[in-house]
Amino acid sequence: MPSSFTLTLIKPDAVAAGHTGKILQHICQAGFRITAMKMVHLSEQQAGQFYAVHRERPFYSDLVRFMTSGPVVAAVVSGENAVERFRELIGATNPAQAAEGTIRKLFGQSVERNAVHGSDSEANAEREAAFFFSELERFNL
Ligand code: 3AN
Repeated sequence: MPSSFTLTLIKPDAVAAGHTGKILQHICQAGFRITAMKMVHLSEQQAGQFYAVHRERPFYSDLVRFMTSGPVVAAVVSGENAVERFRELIGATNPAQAAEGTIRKLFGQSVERNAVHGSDSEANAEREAAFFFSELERFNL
């Protein structure tokens, strides 16, 4: 397994808008490698489990509804210092506050419909990658 990776989701808004290819291109052009990938339509139970840390937040039920509104593309993204560098590439949670050229600035519409997810720590990257992928589905590229 590569030493440094993060988990990304291309969210239902960006998949539905046809932005999947452009977002993957941004990720690869920034020097990351895709080391696992699949398209899935999450159930409410699965989305709730993925976002369990946000269960007490006021936006939780809207977030689960949105994340189950259509398919997402899940991917393990590998590279040096992947969690932190990937968070820089995607930009701030609110696309309006995201830096120019970041994925959320380019493709996000709102704090909820913000095009992509990126793990916020190495521990969460481990948990989230294992949530979507078995060992067999991950590659040491
Ligand atoms: P990030 O994805 O940048 O780590 P988190 O972990 O604070 O942000 O929030 C997880 C997800 O919950 C966000 N990607 C966003 O879709 C949603 N979210 C966060 N804050 C809000 C909010 N105030 N209103 C609606 N949705 C939110």
